[in-house]
Amino acid sequence: MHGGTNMAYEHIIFEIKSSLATITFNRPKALNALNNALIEEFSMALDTIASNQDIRVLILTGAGDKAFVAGADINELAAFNPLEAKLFSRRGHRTIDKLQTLSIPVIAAVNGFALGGGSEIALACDFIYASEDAKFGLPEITLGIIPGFGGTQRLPRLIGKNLAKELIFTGRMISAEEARQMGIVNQVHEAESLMEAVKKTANMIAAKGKTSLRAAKEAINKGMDVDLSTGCHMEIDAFSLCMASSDAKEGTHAFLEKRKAIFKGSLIG
Ligand code: CO8
Repeated sequence: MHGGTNMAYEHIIFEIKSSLATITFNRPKALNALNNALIEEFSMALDTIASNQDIRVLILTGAGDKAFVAGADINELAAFNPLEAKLFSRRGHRTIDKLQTLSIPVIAAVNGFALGGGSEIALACDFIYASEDAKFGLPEITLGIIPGFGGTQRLPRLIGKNLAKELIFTGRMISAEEARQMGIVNQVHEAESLMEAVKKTANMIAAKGKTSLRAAKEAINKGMDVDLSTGCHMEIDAFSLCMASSDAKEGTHAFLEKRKAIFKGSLIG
């Protein structure tokens, strides 16, 4: 554990252990609902992670055994005028953009309800593992509003337009298994072994080169927003840049020398 990571936080728990960082949304009495203060702290923690060269993978999860995040805090939401709603939604988008564009891989460990803004945070992660009892949904329509943290954009890009419309128009919750079948969730685990499975994958990733992970993540994310030919050109550029990194030297030399590669984890040199 690096010193100081938990000092300023009330609504999240922010831990760094060896090269893995974990942010736990921590308002279990309100099923970890996102209020302004929590979003502010989440955003600060993401800034710290972005400027820390030692962290290789970020894991997001929820405190308690009931929820990942049950959405935006409806107590705050109910009192918003349109301008306040715009500022709240914009702050949420900025924070979720920050999450999606982190150079390191991010895994969501969804250990219960991931509703509304909670689903939207998970959708901005690189992939999701869920516990058997996890539930996903965008129930905003039931509140007379629509998803405001990217759900109308990221969900159709992930599972297709018509399935996304059905979920957004009905607001219905789906099980972890249904979410896996739709391609929202990569793996489903028993609640007790979820974190172990997430950490196993996180550690496999953490042993890889930071430059090449960053290049792969950027090529995939940016490539998804453009046509195939432009995406392939982006890959060519990213691939050639990788060859200038110490990761590429280490990885290829280790293979030829019949030893395991040890990547320094530096983006530079
Ligand atoms: N906000 C505030 N409090 C919440 C929330 C929430 N989203 N979810 C749960 N809680 C609270 C409950 O009020 C309850 O508090 P208390 O014990 O004081 O009564 C406590 O958490 C436990 O919840 P329940 O007793 O309801 O637990 P159940 O197991 O009976 O039900 C559910 C669990 C099904 C998850 C239920 O709590 C629920 O439906 N929650 C609301 C889910 C929801 O609608 N989320 C979407 C919110 S809107 C949103 O996320 C939009 C994001 C973009 C916003 C941008 C716009 C500006």
